[in-house]
Amino acid sequence: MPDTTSERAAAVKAALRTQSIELPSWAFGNSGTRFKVFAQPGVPRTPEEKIEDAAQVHRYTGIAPSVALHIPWDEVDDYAALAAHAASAGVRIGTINANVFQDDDYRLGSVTNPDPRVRRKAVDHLLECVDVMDATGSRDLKLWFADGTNYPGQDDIAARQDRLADALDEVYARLAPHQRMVLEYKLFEPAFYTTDVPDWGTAYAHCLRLGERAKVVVDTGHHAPGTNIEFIVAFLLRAGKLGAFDFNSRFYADDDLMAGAADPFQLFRIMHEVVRGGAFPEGPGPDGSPGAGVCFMLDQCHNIEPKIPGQIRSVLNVQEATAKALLVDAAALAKAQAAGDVLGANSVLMDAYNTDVRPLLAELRAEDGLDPDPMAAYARSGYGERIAAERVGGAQAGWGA
Ligand code: PSV
Ligand code: MN
Ligand code: MN
Repeated sequence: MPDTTSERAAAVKAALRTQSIELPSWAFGNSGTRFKVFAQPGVPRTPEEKIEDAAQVHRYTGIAPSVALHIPWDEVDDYAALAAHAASAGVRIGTINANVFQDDDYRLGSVTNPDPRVRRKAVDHLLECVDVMDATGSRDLKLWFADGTNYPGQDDIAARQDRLADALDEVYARLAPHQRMVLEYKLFEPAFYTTDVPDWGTAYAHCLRLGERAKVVVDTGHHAPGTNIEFIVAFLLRAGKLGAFDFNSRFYADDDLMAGAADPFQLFRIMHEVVRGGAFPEGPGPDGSPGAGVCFMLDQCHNIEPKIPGQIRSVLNVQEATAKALLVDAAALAKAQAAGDVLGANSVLMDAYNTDVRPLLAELRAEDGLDPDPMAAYARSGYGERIAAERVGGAQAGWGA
């Protein structure tokens, strides 16, 4: 990193210009808890409208060029046409998220279900998702399984791992050479006694066995309280096995609140490891190997706040944390660490975190022809009022649909 302040700012801006945050289509639909879904005016009625709303986030932030789909929540007859629709809105379709958790057949699990018929049905859905990827040009298939058990003795824990491995093998074999499988773990819920992919270690072990194009997804809401997520990030990056993030905030469990809202310091610490580990800005590894190719995605829903501004705020929170991480004086940090200077090293990190990067980001946007204040620019645009007037009967995001 260059020495003078202005050179440093220019280098940070250059790196930030390469940033992209993927948005979840389901963030734009109505959502809630098991207690109540609060319908909002103007929410999308179709996958096409979700993509149009996502395009608004990209329009005002400049760094949200892709939208992840969840199948079948975003089921359409013609995925190539949906990709063309996305392109005409100024974005593209990103990760394809499979859904093997919303069918009566999956009461005892999907790919780990004791019944081979149900396992076949689940794997067939995953294979269909790869067909969708072929049509949309997507690189990543994201797998999250609600599978697990509620009671001791309910099923054979190790046998369920065998069934999981068989399913992953079959889907991995179907991927084209440019496609990847990213496996997401989650501590608990909806299963409460055992979960078949409960932690990064389980996901890592399966991905390691599968091969180069199987990587782990870190959903920031999927850990026990107090878990050091940045350690997991550093470990997976070092092992070449970090595939993607599902960013969101949590106070208790899988809250899916706006990224950077509950604990912006944690988001900074994660992004520091991402920068330190060479995953952003993306570049070849020290040995010339291809870059990590990490997909930085949001996985959130906006139950009580308006959805498009909620997504804009989240994208800006990730951008701010990234800017701060880029400001860490790596040379000074390494020097303090090598000298065993505990307080010095800590203060290098805190200096970056305590920097107000908002003026730098406003300057960056102005230089790139964007409004320096994306939240205000969207509010002024009238888009929210227009969709509220034009759209009647918005779709639910997916849960409980
Ligand atoms: C599960 O809690 C999860 O984080 C997975 O990524 C799902 O696909 C997503 O939420 C949407 O419900
Ligand atoms: Mn997730
Ligand atoms: Mn989740």
